[in-house]
Amino acid sequence: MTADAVPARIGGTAEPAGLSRLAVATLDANWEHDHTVPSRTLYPHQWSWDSAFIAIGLAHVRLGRAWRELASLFRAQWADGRVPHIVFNPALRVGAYFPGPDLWRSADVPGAPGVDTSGLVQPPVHALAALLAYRRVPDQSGLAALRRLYPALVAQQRYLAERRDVAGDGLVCVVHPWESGLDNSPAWDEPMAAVHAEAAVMRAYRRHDTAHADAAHRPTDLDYARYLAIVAAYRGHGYADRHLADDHPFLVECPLFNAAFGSAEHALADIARLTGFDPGPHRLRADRVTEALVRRLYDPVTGTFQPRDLRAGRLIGARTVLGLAPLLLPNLPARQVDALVVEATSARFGVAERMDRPLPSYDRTAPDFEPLRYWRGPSWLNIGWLVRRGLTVHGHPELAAGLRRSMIDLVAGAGCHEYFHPDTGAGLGSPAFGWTAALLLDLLAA
Ligand code: 2M8
Repeated sequence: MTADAVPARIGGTAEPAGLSRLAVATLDANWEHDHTVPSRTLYPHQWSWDSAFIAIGLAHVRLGRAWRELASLFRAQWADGRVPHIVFNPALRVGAYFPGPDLWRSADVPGAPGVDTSGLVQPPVHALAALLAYRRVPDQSGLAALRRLYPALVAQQRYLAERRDVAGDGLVCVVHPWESGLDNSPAWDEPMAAVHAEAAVMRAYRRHDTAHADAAHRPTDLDYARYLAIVAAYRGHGYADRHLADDHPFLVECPLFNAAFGSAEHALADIARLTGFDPGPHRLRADRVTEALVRRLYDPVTGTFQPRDLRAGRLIGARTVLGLAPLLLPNLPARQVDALVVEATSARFGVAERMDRPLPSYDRTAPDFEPLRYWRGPSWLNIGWLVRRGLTVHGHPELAAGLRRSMIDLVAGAGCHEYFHPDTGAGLGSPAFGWTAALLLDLLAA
């Protein structure tokens, strides 16, 4: 299939077999020798949390490929345990994505792998993905795959716990909006405003994203200039984390990232039990992360979790869907669970047994809600999938079912798009997107 082609559309029908065929065709078209690209045009390399979500879907239809997806990502793990957010495909031309290997220069850093990568990380949803892939077919070869991955997953967590707990409060700090996965979220406006950069810097570069997506839906040139300034600061120290507290321009504790971090310890406890390791330390760490999240990021005034800007020393006020992510943690106290259910079902996010509109990425009552711009309003399947999982974990099956139905309807109406208009459900971004296809398969099977 050609680049980003939309496989035979089944527009408007929610017929599960047709939807499933669409999803499998999308994943097959995006498969690239040992991994799945998020999009042939916009994101033609391997992305970290995309691969985890994609493995969850592949496990339903192409189990061997699910394990290869995770294995190829972890082959690019750095010696310090970090799992890079992009693994570059050396077969592609340098300009296939911006910023490419020439900007990251990972080859210059001792401990980086043989293949070119970025120096950033993304939310650690991989242990959960591995556990879910195993549960699809819990046999000896699944156990062997879990055994192979376990040390790498542990090293990934150790890197985050030991190198990224900049405040020493038990939470992981993201050092770039790209690490959050919700790159352009209004949650990052305050800390980004403090990053010194000029939009004019971008004249020296050729952005790749605006050649393949509507510039009005993407981050601005000033945003990109700041993204590059933060990368330059980190790269200038060889991506060494010991300098972060002194002078790094962007340091934020994100509720979604930390919810994924805690949930990974729960998944690792299950994996440890299955593979003959000790689950105890993982459960203990999961409890500590949950406790730290509640202590540091829960805002009793708004009744939701907010990111903490470590440079400014305060919680960030924007109410984004990031705040709902701690529902993923099974040991979240009832007070916070109840508050998040209120937040999720409020007019801001509209989760309901019968949802009339998809889950937005940002408070839809906010004056700066933007239904078309990347992560500033549109609906994404990976976020809905995480929130649905959290609602299920905490005993809200009717809300979880409403969210599931709304996500399936989105794909039935528009195809496997990267994201969707939060009012009309129209497809936006890449039309043949990996995690949308993969998570649809998981939702259809749920
Ligand atoms: C988007 O991020 C990349 C940078 O990493 C970009 O905008 O070029 C985000 O949606 C991120 O969450 C995602 O992993 C990536 C690939 O799908 O695209």
